[in-house]
Formats: sequence, C-alpha cells, structure tokens
Amino acid sequence: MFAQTAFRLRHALWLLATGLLLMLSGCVDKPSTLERVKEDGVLRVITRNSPATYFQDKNGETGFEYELVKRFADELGVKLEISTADNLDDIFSQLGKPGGPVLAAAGLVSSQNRTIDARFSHPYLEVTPQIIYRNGQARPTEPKDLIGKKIMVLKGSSHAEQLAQLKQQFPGIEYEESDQVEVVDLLRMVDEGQIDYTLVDSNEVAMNQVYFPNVRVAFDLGDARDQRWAVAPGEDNSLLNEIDAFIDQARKNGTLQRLKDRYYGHVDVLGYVGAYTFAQHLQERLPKFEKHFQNYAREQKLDWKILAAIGYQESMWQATVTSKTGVRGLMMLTQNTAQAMGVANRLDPRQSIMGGAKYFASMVDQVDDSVKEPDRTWFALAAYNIGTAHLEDARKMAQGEGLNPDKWLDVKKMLPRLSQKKWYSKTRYGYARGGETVHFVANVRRYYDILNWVTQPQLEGNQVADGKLHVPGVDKAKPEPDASPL
Ligand code: BLG
Repeated sequence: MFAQTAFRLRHALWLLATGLLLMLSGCVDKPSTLERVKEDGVLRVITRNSPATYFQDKNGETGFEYELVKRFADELGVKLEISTADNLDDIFSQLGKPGGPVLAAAGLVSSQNRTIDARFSHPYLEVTPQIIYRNGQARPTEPKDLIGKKIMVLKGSSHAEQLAQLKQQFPGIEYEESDQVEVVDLLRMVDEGQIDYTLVDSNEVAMNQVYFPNVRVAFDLGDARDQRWAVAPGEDNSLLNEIDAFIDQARKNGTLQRLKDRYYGHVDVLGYVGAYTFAQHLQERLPKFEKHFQNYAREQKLDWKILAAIGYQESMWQATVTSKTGVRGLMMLTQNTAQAMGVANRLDPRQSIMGGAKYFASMVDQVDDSVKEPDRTWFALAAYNIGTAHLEDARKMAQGEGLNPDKWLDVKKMLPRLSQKKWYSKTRYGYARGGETVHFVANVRRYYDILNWVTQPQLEGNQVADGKLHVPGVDKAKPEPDASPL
C-alpha cells in the first residue's frame, strides 16, 4: 500500500517535473515580439492619415511619423507595412491583434486612460496643446473664456480628456468630440468660422499654419507633453527596448531634429506672422500669377514652384514693386537683365515672369557641369541674385580653403566674405553683398518647400487657384505631372 502510494507520488512528481520542463522549454521556444517581427520580415505599424503623421504625396508615402518609423524598419532590416485607423480609439483596438499592427506611430501622447490600452516608448517630440481661434474674433486668453463657445476636438484624443477635466472646473464649457474629422478639418473649421475654437497640438499648428491664414493660437492649455510610440500591453519588452534605443539614437545623431525642421520648421523660420501672411498671399496673390509661372516654367523646363518661390522672395507676388537700386517688378529684374531677356515692361507681371524664368534657366545652364542637383539649383539661385561672376569668386575662395566648390553648403560659407575688404580685395570681381545672397537662397528654398508642401498632390489641373488650398493627405486629388522635380 505504502509502496504504491510512494510510486504514485513519484509518478506524479515526475509528471509535474516533465510538465514544467515542457512548459519552460515552450517559453524559451516562443519567439519574442522582436524576433517575431524579424522572422516575419515585416513591421506592421498603425497610424493616422494626416499631414503631421502619414500621407501620400506624388513621391509616395511621407509624413513625420512615416519617416521615423521607416528608418526604424530599415534598421531592423524588415519591410514596413502601414495601416491607417479611422480614429484614435481604433488605433488602440487594432494594436496587438493577431496578425495586426505591433506598433502605433500616430502622434500619441501617453495619458492615464491610455496606459491600459498600450505601453509607451521614450519620447521623440515635445508638443503643447493649444487653443485655436479665428483672427478677427476676440482672443480667448484663459479657460473660462471657452464657456458658451462652439468647440470641437477629435474623439478619443488626449485633448478631449483635457477638456473633460476642464469641464469639471468650468461646467459651462461645452465641446463636441468627432470621429469624422482630422486635425486639418478642425483647423479649417476654425479658419472658416464653422466652430469657434479647437484644441490641437503645437506641431500640427506649426505645420498647417501656412494653409489657414485666419487660424491663430489663443493660448497654451497646460504644459508641454511628449509624443511617443505605443505597443500592445500584452507584448514582452523586446520590441519596446529596441524602439527606445532607436529613438535615443535618433535624438543623438540629429535625425529627430532634421525631421522636425523639415515637417514643423516652416513656422520656426517664417515666424507665425510670416506663416499666416504667406498663407494669405498664397490665396490672394498667387492665383493671379500662377498660370504665368506654370507656362514659362514649362517653356524653360523648370519646376514652376521654384519660379513662384523666387517671385515671392523678390516681391511677395506684387507686380509693381521697385527696389532702392531701381530693380523692378515681380521677379526683380535689373534693367540689363530685362533688356537681355526681351522684357519691354518690367512692371507687367507676365513679362517679368517670362524674363525671370528665362534668366533663371540660363543661370542653371551656366553652372559648372561638376555641380549636381540639388546643389545646381541653389547655385543658380545664388547667380540669379548676385551674378555668375561673384559666385565664381566665392567658389574659388572655397577651393582655396580646402572646401568643396561644388557644394552649396561650402560655397555659402564664403559668400559673406565678398563684402569684407580683407577678402574681396583678393578676388577677381571684388565687392558684392554675398550675405544677402545666402539669405536669398535660404528664403527661396523655404518658400519652395512650402509650395511643394501645399500643392501635393496637385489639385486637378495643377491649380492652387479658386482660393482653395490643397492639404496633403486630406483632400484627394490626382498626382501632378511635374516638369523637373529637384
Ligand atoms: C541681380 C541680377 C543679376 C545681376 C546681379 O543682380 O539682381 N538678376 C536679375 O536681374 C534677375 O543679373 O548679376 S550681373 O548681371 O552679373 O551683375 C548683380 O548685379 C535681384 C538682383 C539684385 C537684387 N534682386 C534679383 O535677385 C536687388 O533687388 N537688390 C537690391 C535690394 S535693395 O535695393 O537694397 O532693397
């Protein structure tokens, strides 16, 4: 009897031990999330379709989140597969579903409510929630000013959470949460006066200010917060650790800063006033001249947006300006240039654009063959402003300094020297206001970036006109057949 019990006990223990061993070996065999991603060869990411996150332009997929997550996938050596969610709640319900996305990269901030739905990475972008109002209306300055106003925010957003909290303090605040709109729609609704206020993150405002001339920041609501990527709560740490290391690295090596400059830098450079002034001019002035830019760009095999950008830098798209030095018209032609290009009346915008296009094309042609695009375009811009002779001086100077005379980054360091006697006295062509030229090229490039940004993908028939701007990824349109993309 005793022996039998002992045997049973031994047997049971043996079963338990093997069972445990099997379970343990099962655990060891089960691949981690990261291993699974690598084995599949695909990183599945869910995001939102919006200019600040992910959208398609004529060159394919783009957007801040897309660019960052693409680099991460490349680093893992896997393909990137993007899906988009209709609204924020959808992101969290999709995350971690079998065969579904393992990562959400959608401009998310971690909040208490969300920690049950996801685990968040190290931060990659600091944003501040901002109350947005319409220019011309009384500017709200504090939360109680929101009482009795029509406010809309994204459903399920951290902004909706913020307003819910605020409402406890100020019960008179009413707001609508909508899952039918994206951030740009909210900004448009404020711009057009359909709602009084919205609450969005500062990066979205920075990025979209150039579309919406009437949109203004009223005040920051609360402190700055961090945007982070999210993984499903049930996953192990392997993927999250890898993400954190990647984000830390991207911060260190400047990748994050470069992406921020590219996507959110317009306002930094133009300032808010510059950004909405540009937006205004884009709607009120550009449509009058757009056809001329397009026609003469086509004739010269140029990208019309580079001509339009020059035109904005020269005259802010005004046909009859004259500089102190007697340079005149929309494209600011000197008398000599006008004559050489066959322009009889520099104040006629069509002729000015025709002359500017011809002259700029000839500048592109005259740049040394050793200079490749996109530097070629930046050199041609410099020559448009300072003349080919002085540009040549600056290139020689670069060479003398052991810099690369074919790189704009190097030559632009030399240009300001052309106004210092110590340097220009040793050049062939002497004094020139080279610092201004550096400025000129930087500004034209900035306007060119913005024009590319607001016109992609193009409206049907290549129009910015009709006072209707195209917001990337939101307004659907046909891709643009472009002359010479840089
Ligand atoms: C440019 C000419 C170049 C000329 C340079 O000046 O004008 N470009 C055009 O006419 C398009 O042809 O080169 S040169 O012929 O080889 O000498 C140098 O003289 C125009 C510049 C001058 C500038 N904007 C286009 O960028 C200008 O208006 N400067 C004066 C500003 S203010 O009077 O001080 O306000």
